[in-house]
Amino acid sequence: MDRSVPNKLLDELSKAAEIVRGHNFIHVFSHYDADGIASAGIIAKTLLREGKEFTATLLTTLDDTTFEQIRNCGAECVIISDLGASYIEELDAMSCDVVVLDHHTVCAEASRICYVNPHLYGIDGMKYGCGSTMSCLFAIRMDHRNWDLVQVAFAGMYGDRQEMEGLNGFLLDGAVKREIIKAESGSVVPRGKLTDELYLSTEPYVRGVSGNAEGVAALLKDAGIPRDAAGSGLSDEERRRLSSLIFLKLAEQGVAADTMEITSGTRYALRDWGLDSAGLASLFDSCGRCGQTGMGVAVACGDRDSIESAADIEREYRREVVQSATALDGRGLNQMSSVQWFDSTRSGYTGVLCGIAMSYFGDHSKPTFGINSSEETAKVSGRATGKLLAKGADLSSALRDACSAVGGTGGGHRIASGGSFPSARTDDFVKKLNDIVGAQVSAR
Ligand SMILES: [Mn+2]
Repeated sequence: MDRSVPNKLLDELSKAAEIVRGHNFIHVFSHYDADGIASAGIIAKTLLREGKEFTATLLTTLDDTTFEQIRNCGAECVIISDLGASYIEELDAMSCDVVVLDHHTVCAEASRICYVNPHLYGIDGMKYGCGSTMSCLFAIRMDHRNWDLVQVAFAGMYGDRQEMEGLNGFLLDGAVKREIIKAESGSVVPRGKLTDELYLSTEPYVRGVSGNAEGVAALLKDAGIPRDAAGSGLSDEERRRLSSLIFLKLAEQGVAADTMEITSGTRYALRDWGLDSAGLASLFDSCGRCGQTGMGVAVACGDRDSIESAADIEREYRREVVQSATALDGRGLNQMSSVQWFDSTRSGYTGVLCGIAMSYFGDHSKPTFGINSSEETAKVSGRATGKLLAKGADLSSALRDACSAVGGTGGGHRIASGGSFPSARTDDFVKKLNDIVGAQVSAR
C-alpha cells in the first residue's frame, strides 16, 4: 500500500499553514478521546512554537449545541481536529477562517473553508490516517522541526486503533528514520508491577484475572513468578510461561484470533516519553474520560506536573473501568437477533466498555452497543469488528438511522460509532437498531 502523502493533500496542508500564519490568536476545538487530545496537543505545541496565542476546547461530541459554541467563539481563526466532517456545510457558512483536520466519514465537501480529510484523497481514514495523523502532517507542513510531535500522534493512532499503512505508514517511516520512534515486538505481558498491571488489564481483559486480585495471585503462582515481580524484569522462561497461560485463558473465553494479534501487536516506543504509544494513549484517555481535558492537552505538550497528575488519574480510572467490565462480564449482554447491547446507566464508561465487551467477552458474531440513559437524552456507543464490516455491518449509518428514527442523531465510523436520542424511546431504539443491522448483514 502507498505510504506517501498525495500532492493534493500537501497543497491543502500548505493552505492550512498559510491561514494559521495570518492570525495571532486561534481557537482550537477537538474531540475529548485519545486521538482528539493528541490532535489538540500537537496543534497547541505547533502554535506555541510559532509564537501564537490560542485556546483549546475539547468536545465530547459535535452536535447542534456544541456547534453553537464554535460559531459563537468569536475567534477570527478556528482549527477543528478529529471532528468537523459532519458539520462542513455549517462551518462553510461561518465568516471566520476555518481549518478542519478530520478523518470521519465525509458528508460534504467544503467550498470556502480549508478541509483536510484522508477520505478526500482516496485514503481510508478509519484505518490509515486519524485526527492526530492529520494534525501531525499539518504541524510538519508548518515547520519540519515539528517531527518530534509524531510521538504524540502515535498515541492518537493507538487510541483510534489505526493501522500502520497509508499516511500512518508515512509518519512511521519518517519517525523511524529520524530515530524518534522504535518499533518493538509486542507481548501480552505488561511491563510494570505484575500484581497491579494484571489486575487493571482490560487490553487484554482476561476473565478471572482482570479485576480479580485472587485470580492474579493464582495466575502468577501457576506461572511460578513471585508476586512482587515486574514484567520488565522477568526471565525469558518466566515471560514465556506467563504469556502462554494468558493466551490459554483468552482462547478459553473465546477471544478471536485477530483480537489476540492486536493485543500482542507491535509496540511503538516513544523516544522522549519513556512510554510506548499505548501507555501515552492511556494517559490521554484517562484525562478525557475524567473530564480533565485541559490536563490532557498539557500532557501532550510535555508538561511535567500534568504528566504526574495524569498518572494518578489514570490509575483510578483504570480501576473503575476494570471493575465495571468485570461486573458487565458477570451479568452478560442483552442478546437480540442481530445486535447485543448493555445498559451502562449506572457505570458510565459506555464507549470503553463497549470496546472491551466486543473484543473480549461478547458474542463476536454481532455488533455491541452500550446505552447510558441516566439523563433525558440517552447516549449510545457501538463497536463492530473487521469481520462484521466484511459481512456488511456499518455502524455509522446504523446509528445515524436508528437514532434519527426515534428523534435523535448519530454517526461516526463504520467500525465504531455513537449517537444520542430521547431516553424514553430506548425500547423503540434497540428494536430499530436490531432491524437496521439485520438488514445490513443479510443484504450481503
Ligand atoms: Mn479520531
